[in-house]
Parts: sequence; structure tokens; C-alpha cells
Amino acid sequence: MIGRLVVIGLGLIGGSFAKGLRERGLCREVVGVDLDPESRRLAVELGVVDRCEEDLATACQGADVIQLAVPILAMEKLLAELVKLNLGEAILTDVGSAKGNVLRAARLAFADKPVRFVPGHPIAGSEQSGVEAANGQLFRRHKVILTPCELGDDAALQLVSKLWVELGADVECMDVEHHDQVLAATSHLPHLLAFTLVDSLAKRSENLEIFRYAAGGFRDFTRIAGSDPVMWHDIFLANREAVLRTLDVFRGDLDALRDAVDAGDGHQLLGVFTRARVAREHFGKILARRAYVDAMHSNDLVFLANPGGKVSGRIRVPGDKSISHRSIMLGSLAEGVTQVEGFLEGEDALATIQAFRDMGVVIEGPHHGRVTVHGVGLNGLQAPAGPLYMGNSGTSMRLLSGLLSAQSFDTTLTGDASLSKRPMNRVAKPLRAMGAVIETGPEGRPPLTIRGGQRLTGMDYEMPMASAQVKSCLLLAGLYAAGHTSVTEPAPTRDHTERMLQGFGYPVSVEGSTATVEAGHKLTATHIEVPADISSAAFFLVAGSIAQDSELVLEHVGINPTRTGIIDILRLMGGDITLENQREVGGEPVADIRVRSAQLKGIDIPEDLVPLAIDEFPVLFVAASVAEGRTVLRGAEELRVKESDRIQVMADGLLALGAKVEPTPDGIIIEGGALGGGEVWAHGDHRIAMSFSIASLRATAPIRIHDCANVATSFPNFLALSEQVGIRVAVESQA
Ligand code: SPQ
Repeated sequence: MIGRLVVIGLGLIGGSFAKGLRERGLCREVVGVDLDPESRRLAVELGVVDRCEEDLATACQGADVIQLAVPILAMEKLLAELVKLNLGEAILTDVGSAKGNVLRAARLAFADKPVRFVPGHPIAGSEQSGVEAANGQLFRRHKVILTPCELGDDAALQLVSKLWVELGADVECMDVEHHDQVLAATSHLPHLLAFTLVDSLAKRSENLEIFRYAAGGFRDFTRIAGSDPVMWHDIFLANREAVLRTLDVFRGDLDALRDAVDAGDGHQLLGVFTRARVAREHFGKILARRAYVDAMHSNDLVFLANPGGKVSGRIRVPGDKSISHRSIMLGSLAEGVTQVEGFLEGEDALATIQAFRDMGVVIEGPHHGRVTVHGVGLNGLQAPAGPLYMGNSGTSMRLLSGLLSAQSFDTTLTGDASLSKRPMNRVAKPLRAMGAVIETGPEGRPPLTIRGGQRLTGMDYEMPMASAQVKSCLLLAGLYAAGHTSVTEPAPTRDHTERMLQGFGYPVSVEGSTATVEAGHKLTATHIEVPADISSAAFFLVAGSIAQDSELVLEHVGINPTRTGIIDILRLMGGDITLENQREVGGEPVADIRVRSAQLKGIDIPEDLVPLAIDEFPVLFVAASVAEGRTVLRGAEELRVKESDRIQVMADGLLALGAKVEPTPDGIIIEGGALGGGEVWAHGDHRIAMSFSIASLRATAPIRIHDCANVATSFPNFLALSEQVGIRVAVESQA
């Protein structure tokens, strides 16, 4: 790629840059320069460079690229030397951890001379140092920030960028000031803290005791105190202003924590610690543009479902997603501490927890389904520092938009690629009619920006579609609106919000299809037991029905009458389903559900059951495709605006498996028969991925299901439970 590369300064970074490019054969010759004769000798001996020079002028003759890898404070002097040489067309670049002072020095040195300079900074330090630690792989999967300026041209920027990419780095460009501020916070401050902590403890008289009993935490936290002192001394002096700014903010936070300890303010401590505990993971996932749970980390996660099998056993599927969301929302707005059990630890519900943490609510857990929410009252939420990220969760975004419309502060709600395509005008329009100020993206899609400080007025709203999310959103806004807020639905939808508000002692009147709230009351903390999610149980209800010789019991499933459409539809198809041990838990009816194999037959699905089974249709389509005869679904156009277009995506997949299906604008027609194997796509929709897994029970060959990562949004242990009952589906590489 280049003729001669000259690396000035053969420390860890300069040495690794030289060695990496030399090993990859990307330079005709690599020349090293260092003041230390031992480093020069070692550099040649270890194959870091082809040759070394002591004299700068000799080294730089005929250079194409000159890498400046000296300590930052030596940069000024080096640049002053370089300006005296004839560098021709050579490109200068550097690796300094602070860029402002390097750029100042370069501007000064080359004030009236041409130069091609591309400042850079590989974020790939190590507490090791010296040419002997040089490692050609050091920059693999590390970020390199280039801070292009007026001293360099485009071609120079491209070439330097290419060199780093060849070394496996991930190159980004940034302006100099931004770079220095970001690095002051993410790198320089932690080093300062590590150095100070070790020094402060080491100075004490009992220092031997301290270090003798130092546990892993101390060692982890102080690892970077082993870094090169001279280099770090340089960095702090070079990036003084940015470091001071970030240090002052940190000192304020540290003082607040000190005061909390002093005052015995456990609530404040818990708030900081619970937020911090999840923050690393949360931001990492936002940056990676995936949601929250790590187990299923790739967007291209492929499930391989092997054909056949029968199912048996007793299982409890995870907690209800809809109820889990609402337990956090209402628990946060309540006065007092709400204990939640059976909480769904899936990504969607975790997104709701994170949003309330971002608004200052202290939430402990989840731990084995237990969550403790320290309510702040209806007016206790605080402005979040940045946008609230809702991941894949439509429920979080739509319900939150209602209550955020009435807060005193602005908020922005964002989501992943799937959520960013979903319609939000269904909530934005009625909320605006109540006085909310909401901006949406194009065509009413996310992100939503909600302006604070508005006075909402209640209204009577006739919902144009049957949607529990729209109803709940408006009822939550109604808690703050003047007068009463009524929502009338065209067909019954899940009523968890109404039930739970009452559970928190907030009056809700429900008359026929209209639910009404008015402001002026409060929510009082309570205990919530979340039943198992019937929408997750649905996969096993279909599995138990379609697999041969099967019998399965699903324990403690929520059978709220607004959710049991799946049971009604399967029974109409001939399913053998019985409810046992029916009881009421925390205001929600619950039962153990027994399902046995049955010869299903096709039916015309009654339209009034559609909203009561809205999330279960993907797996019902699987049941229909192995049933005897034709199944027809109408009045289900809502399926087209879920996490995917569930009509089209299921039709495509079932066709690929050899089924006879015909999508219609508001439903589907399925001729039951046999299913083969094949390749299908879940399009990031959890319910599609799980439905095709169930289809394998009646398939004649394996089914490969692409894009399954979002199963973690609603059913994190789906694969484990499937295996437990006899369904042979697994992540492909582990299959
Ligand atoms: O939260 P999200 O992504 O909208 O989740 C889904 C699902 O399949 O898990 C819908 F795609 O469930 C919704 C459901 O379809 C959850 C819900 C609720 O908790 O209020 C209500 C239904 O949505 P809608 O649009 O009919 O109100």
C-alpha cells in the first residue's frame, strides 16, 4: 500500500503500528526512530521494523507516511524538527491521546509551510509499555479516532484511515474539541481515579494490610494505575481544560454521594448504585443497536428446528409482558414501595424499567422475577438526561407517551429498527387533542419528542381501532388532565391498566366499552404478582395440540377474559384444553392449563375474538396450516403493524414450508395440510420466530429460522423450555 513507513517513537503504540503493518506486508520498508538505543536494537530484533535510525533526517528521507508516536509533550519539539526537513509529499499522522495541543503545535510549526497532517488516536492502550510489548494485533476491534483538520487533504485522510482499517481497527472521525472532551471523561478521568486511589491507600500507615486484603474489585478498579506514569503525566497536562471540566462534574457527584452516606440517605445510594449497575450494559446495547438481554446477541441469530416429536411435562412460562410493563409504570407513579413478583425479565419490560430509572425512579432488580419499585408519586418523575430508548417495545413507547405528555419536562422516545417503523399517530393525535405537544418522525413514526409543561384537558375518545395500548396511553394521560378522560373501544381489549389502577387504589369507572378516569387521586404502592403470560403459553398450547401423543400442563397462566381468545379459537378448532385450579391472584384470574393432542379442523375465526387473541395469530396460523380444512381470518388488519407485518411474514414463511396460504388485506386464508421443511425469516419479530419453531413438530424436514434475536424481548428462556417439553429447536451453531 505504501513505500516507506517511518515510525517515530518505538513504544507500545508506535511499535504495534509498525509491526502490524509490516507483518501484513503493507509497506515496502518500515523504518523506526527512537532516542533509546536499546529500543532500536530490540525493534529490529523483534521484527517490529526493517531498520532503525537515530537521526530523524536520515529516517525520514523518501518517507510516504510518518507516524508520530512520541509522548504528547514531546510532540511540539518533534514537529519543530520535522518542519526543517524536506518531507515532500509525506503524510504525517500521530497517536496522541489528546488532540488539541498536538494540533496547536502543528499549526504553529507549519504556519507557513505546506504539510499533510492527519491527527489520530487509537483507543487501544494497555498497562504494558515499551517496544518489547509491541503486538501487531493490538488494534483489532479497537476504535481509532481521526480528527481531520485544515492541515491535511482528503487523500491523506483516506490513506491513514485505510492503514488503521488494515490493522483491524474501527475508524471514526470527530472534531478535535469533541474528541478531547469525550476522552477526558472516558479515559483520562478513570486513570486519574485509579492513580489517586492506589496512591491514597498506599500512603496510609496500614498500607500493607490494605493491599494484603485487597480483593478482586480493588484489583479490577486499579488495573490501569499500572500504566506508564510519564505518558499519563503528559496526557493530563495536554488535555488540562477538558479534564478539569469532567473532573468538576465528577467531584460534584462524589460530594453528593458523600453527603448521602453522611446523612444515612440509603435511597439516594440505592438510586445511584442501581442505575450504575445497569448503565454499562444499557449503553453498550444502545450503541450496538440491539436491545437488552445479551444471551441472544446477534441480529442474525438462526434457530434450527428439527422435525417431529411429541411434547409433555409441566412448565411455567415467564411473566405476562403487558402486566410487567404496567407494574413498573404504576409502581413508579405510586406513593410508597411496590413489590413485584413474577416479573418478565425480557428486553421489552427491561426497557420500561430503564426508562423510569432514567427519570429518577429507584428500581431494584429484577432478580428471579422480583422487582422493588420505590414510587415517586404522580408528580415525582425527573427529566431524563437524554432520549429514552424503548428498544423493540411498542407498549413502552405508546403507554409512556401518555404519561409523559403531562410532565413538566421534555422527553424524546426512540427505539430499534422495528419499533421505528411502527405507527405512533394513533396515540399522538388524541394526545394532541388533549393539549399535548408531540412531534413525530415522518409519517407519524418514532422518534417521538414530547414537550413538557402542557396543561392537558380530559376528553371522551372513541378509538377507531381496538387497541389496549391507545386506551392505556390515554388513561395514563387522563391521570393528569383537567376533568375526566373517557376511552370507548370498538371491541374489548386487554384491561390490565384499568385493573391495576384500581389495585393501586386509583378509581376507574368501566361502563360497557367505556373506561373513565379523572385527575386528583393518587396511587398507593401495592404488591403485584404477575401471572405467566398467556401469549407465551400460546406457543405450547398449539404445540400440545398439534404434536402427536402429547399432554402438557402450563402452570399459573393469566386467563384474563380479554386475553383468552387463543383458548376459544383452539377449542373451536377441536383443541382439547382444560382449565384447572382456577383462582384469582392480585386482581387477575389465573389457572393451570392442560392441553392434549387433538385433530384440529379449519374454521372461520369469529371476528369478535380477534382483539382477544391479537398476539397469538402467528402461532394460530401454524395450527391452521396443519388442521383439516380451511381456516379464514378477517378483521385483523392490526396484525400488519406489529413488530412485523405478521400477516405477510407468516404467509411468506408458511408458503416456503409448502403450506397453502393466501394473505388478504385484513387477514389470511389457510388450507390445512402438511408442512415440509425449509428456510424462513422472522424479520426480528419474536412471535414469528417462536411460531415457526412450533411448526417443526409437524414438519417433515428441518426448519431454519433467521433473525430470531428478539425472542428475548418477550420470552428469554423459550429455547430452554421448548427443549424441556420435547421441541427440538436450538440456536443453529449449538444445534
Ligand atoms: O409492545 P408491543 O411490541 O406492541 O407488543 C405486542 C406483542 O406482540 O408482544 C404487539 F406487537 O403486544 C401488544 C398487543 O398487541 C401489547 C399490548 C399491551 O400491553 O397493551 C397491547 C396489544 O397492542 P395493541 O396495539 O393492540 O394495543
